Amino acid sequence: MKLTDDQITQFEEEGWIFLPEAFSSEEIAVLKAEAERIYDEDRPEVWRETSGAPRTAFAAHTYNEAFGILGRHPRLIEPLEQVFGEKVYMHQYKINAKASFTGDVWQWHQDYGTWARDDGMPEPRAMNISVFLDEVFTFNGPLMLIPRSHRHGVLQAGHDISTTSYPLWTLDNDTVTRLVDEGGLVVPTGKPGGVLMFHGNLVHGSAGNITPFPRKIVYLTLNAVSNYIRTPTRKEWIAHQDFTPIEACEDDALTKFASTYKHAAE
Ligand SMILES: O=C(O)CCC(=O)C(=O)O
Repeated sequence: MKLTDDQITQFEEEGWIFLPEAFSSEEIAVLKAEAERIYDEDRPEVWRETSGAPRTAFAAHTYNEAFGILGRHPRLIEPLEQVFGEKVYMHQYKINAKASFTGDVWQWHQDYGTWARDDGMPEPRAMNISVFLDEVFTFNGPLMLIPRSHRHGVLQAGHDISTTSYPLWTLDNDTVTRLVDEGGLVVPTGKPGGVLMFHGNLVHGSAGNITPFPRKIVYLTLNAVSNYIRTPTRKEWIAHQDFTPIEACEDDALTKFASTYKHAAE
């Protein structure tokens, strides 16, 4: 899938783009079912909120066939190859749960702030491209983005290791206030199957989910191969050290997998 010139311009100027209905309901159904199965597993890659509810499942592309296909999917790989002008590899892979009633906050941060400080990534030539598995409403803990904040480069941040179960380099309130005064806030919402990509320096966060509506989103963090991480400090399944360029699968690979999955369940 290639981005149009208008989409590239919006990405460069605003720091994000949303592509509604990029995946079909059949493709999403199998991913949703597999995500629930993974959250029920007792494995180190599944991190939980302090309540015990799942927060995220790391590296599912390495141990789950459906998420393995998604990790090579041309609708996600090609737009980033296009933006970076080279092949990409998987730096990180997460299925964030934001469970109904218990999903916790993600503090205001820039992704590249963490990749630079914790992983030794040289340049912001990596970014998250995400797939909505549930409908994302304005009220079930959607991502909030500060448009154009990516133009400020890497901002000063503090290492928050106590607010949630996930350590993050977070921004202070004055910085967020200043950036919101300049750029405002956007909240991309939409049906399952929507795809959101955003610049590694775009400031974003999300509030807790106290609604009955779960909000699962899969994030592929794809890094330009020449920008491989130099000084990793985190576990391999959090910040991968396999820098092999991803070869995209066929566009219908997930649909084919979904149909065998459906038959196996019958
Ligand atoms: O899933 C969310 O609400 C936020 C995730 C996020 O900000 C991140 O992975 O960097």
